[in-house]
Amino acid sequence: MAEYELYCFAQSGNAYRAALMLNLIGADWKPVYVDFFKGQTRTPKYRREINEMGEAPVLAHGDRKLTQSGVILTYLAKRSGKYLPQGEEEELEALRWIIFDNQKVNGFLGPYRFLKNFAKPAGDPAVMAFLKDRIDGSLSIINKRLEGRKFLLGDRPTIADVSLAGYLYYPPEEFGFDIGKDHPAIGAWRERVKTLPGWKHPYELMPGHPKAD
Ligand SMILES: N[C@@H](CCC(=O)N[C@@H](CS)C(=O)NCC(=O)O)C(=O)O
Repeated sequence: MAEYELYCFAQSGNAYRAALMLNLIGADWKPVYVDFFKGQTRTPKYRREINEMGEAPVLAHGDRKLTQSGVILTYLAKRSGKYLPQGEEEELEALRWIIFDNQKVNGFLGPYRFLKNFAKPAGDPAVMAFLKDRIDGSLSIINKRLEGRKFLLGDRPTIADVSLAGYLYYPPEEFGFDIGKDHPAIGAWRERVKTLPGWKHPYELMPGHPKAD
């Protein structure tokens, strides 16, 4: 049995953060498929036995079940010593970017992509326009941050970068815009993260792609 089990599915950028981290630290892990599109996360059983918040990802480790990708990243960084922010200053800085990412970067990209590709009916144009405006604003902030910096905190990649990876590697067709072209410093950062040993695309790391109808 693998040391870690990750409840996840291929289309989830939130789960990708945890899957990517497990691979980057060379952990012994295996994915457990969550049938999100059939409503598994909304069942009483899932909420009772897996995650009361009704979300993926969930990391199972021994008797523990950890949820919220930011918590999972922190746990894995502390245990492995890899991608770990060093000292209080960096810890707080990493947390600051992880929260910004969860709320305003991937926190908007995820629902936008869901409404464009998977929701039936697809997202209302007014909602899509609202989200796209927020996405442009948040990505511009990240792009500015990465101009003249290799990674979010500086020269070394940390869990803040792993968090940011969330939805950023899914194909441009799934968004209808090209994040790397529109935000060149993010495009360059994305290529740097891709060279880290253990990096893999979300569709390679997690089960459920291509999505069944
Ligand atoms: N902030 C959470 C977000 C997790 C999240 O929203 N996951 C989605 C899948 S991508 C989910 O499970 N949603 C449950 C639902 O909509 O029922 C994290 O980073 O772990």
